[in-house]
Amino acid sequence: TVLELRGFRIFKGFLDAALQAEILAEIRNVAACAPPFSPMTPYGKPMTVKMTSAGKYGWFSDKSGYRYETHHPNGALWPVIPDLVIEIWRQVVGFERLPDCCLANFYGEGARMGLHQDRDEADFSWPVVSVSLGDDGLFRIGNPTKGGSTESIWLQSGDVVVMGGDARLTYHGIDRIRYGSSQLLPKGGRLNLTLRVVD
Ligand code: MD3
Ligand code: FE
Repeated sequence: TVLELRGFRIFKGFLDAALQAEILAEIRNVAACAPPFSPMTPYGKPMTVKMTSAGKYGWFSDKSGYRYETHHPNGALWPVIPDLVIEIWRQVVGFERLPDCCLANFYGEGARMGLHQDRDEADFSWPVVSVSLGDDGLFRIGNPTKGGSTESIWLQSGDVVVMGGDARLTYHGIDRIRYGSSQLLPKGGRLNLTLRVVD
């Protein structure tokens, strides 16, 4: 089933349990080559979410600000984006262009992500695709400008969200997770993948 919320297309239960497990295994390989880290925010506090990336570009933040980098902080190139993840993009966006960044966000108990816009990419006409795995996450959706009303929806393991068109610059965040709500990750927590066209 596809839900529509403020221009976001939410494909509930897009990935079955077997595919979720296969994608998780692919992301474990990514994390083995590119260990997850907690980026430092420009205001000097580390993020509660741990991150790593795959593809030509990876997302990075430090006191100088948010940006994309071609290398992991350990000096290595980011690993390639796993095939099954690319396949999701093909199914919900198409073949015209493929993403050049897969950002993997790991939410442990108590981790959250404040309301923000994603605007470090060159061309906002390409959507961002999000894949949720593991514990439920409370996703909050605001407006294209700061402030105003918000709506929230629980994202569950296997859900896929497409943020395109007018929704591309909408403020959004993750308020909290339901730690232990899913058995997919052996230690619990939530894993979210976002697929982006960066340049
Ligand atoms: C709407 N991640 O990585 S995914 C992010 O669940 C991010 O980890 C959240 O926000 C997470 O930037 C939410 C949904 C999402 C991702 C990117 C977007 C929504 C978006 C970009 C533009 C608009
Ligand atoms: Fe975001």
